[in-house]
Amino acid sequence: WGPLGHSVVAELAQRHLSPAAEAEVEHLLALDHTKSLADIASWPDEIRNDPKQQDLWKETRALHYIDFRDQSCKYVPPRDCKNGQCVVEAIPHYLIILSDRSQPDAARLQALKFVVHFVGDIHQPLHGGYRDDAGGNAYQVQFQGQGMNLHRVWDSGLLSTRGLDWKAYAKRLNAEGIAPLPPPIAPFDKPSAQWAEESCQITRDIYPNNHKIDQAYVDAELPVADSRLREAGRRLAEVLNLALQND
Ligand code: DCM
Ligand code: DCM
Ligand code: DCM
Ligand code: ZN
Ligand code: ZN
Repeated sequence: WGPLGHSVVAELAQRHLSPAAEAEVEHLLALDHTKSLADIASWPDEIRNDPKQQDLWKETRALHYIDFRDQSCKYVPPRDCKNGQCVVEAIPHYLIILSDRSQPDAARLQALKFVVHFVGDIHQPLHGGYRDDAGGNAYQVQFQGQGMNLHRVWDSGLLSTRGLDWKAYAKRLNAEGIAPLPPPIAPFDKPSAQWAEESCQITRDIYPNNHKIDQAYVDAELPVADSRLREAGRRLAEVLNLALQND
């Protein structure tokens, strides 16, 4: 997702934190002089894209997504995630640091930023693609009279058609109530594996006819994107509540 999607996911989650998790989040965010998860949700993209910082953070680039092998969308580690360098493994990795109160607060805050961001990204269907097109980055489309790629349509183009800022967008989705979750696919020892497999399965059906994103496409797919934002927000709250319980 772009900044809008990430902030929406973070805001939905923040509204559903337990008292213990809320207090710990507030404590960690105070280091950055903010109170809002939405504020820090895009930080992993900012450091990745900032010419002055990106070299330092180049190892994090692969952590934003996973490429599946084929349309079966079955996660097979380590085949599909070499050395743990993908979003499925990055989420539990940073959750462990976040939950470890012997770690310095600065490290736990950084882990919080990665968890918030990656739980969002793993729900963006094309961050779990299986086609040989870099998650839709190499699939060109026409959108609103312009050339674009399908990845950007899903990161930001679709969501921006609502013309809402992140606060209004989150409020709108929150008004629909708690997000229903898709049924379990299979027993997983990592919930993030299921979230990525769901994304992969969604990508089977989102390639437009004739490379054209028209109004019918937006009408059909924007609700899919909204569902993924709501699921991400609900699940982010759940994992934060678990990681930040009182001992
Ligand atoms: N900052 C910001 N928006 C936030 C949080 C922080 O613009 N929500 C700015 C304020 C600080 C700068 O980031 O000047 C650096 O923050 P830090 O002290 O955490 O490095
Ligand atoms: N920052 C932020 N929101 C932004 C841009 C920056 O909160 N949209 C803050 C977060 C960090 C600081 O800027 O406090 C830069 O990161 P770092 O703490 O690594 O210097
Ligand atoms: N991306 C993805 N799947 C890939 C490659 C990239 O989901 N196989 C994502 C990561 C970024 C965006 O696409 O959000 C652009 O990637 P990059 O800047 O690395 O080209
Ligand atoms: Zn993306
Ligand atoms: Zn990202």
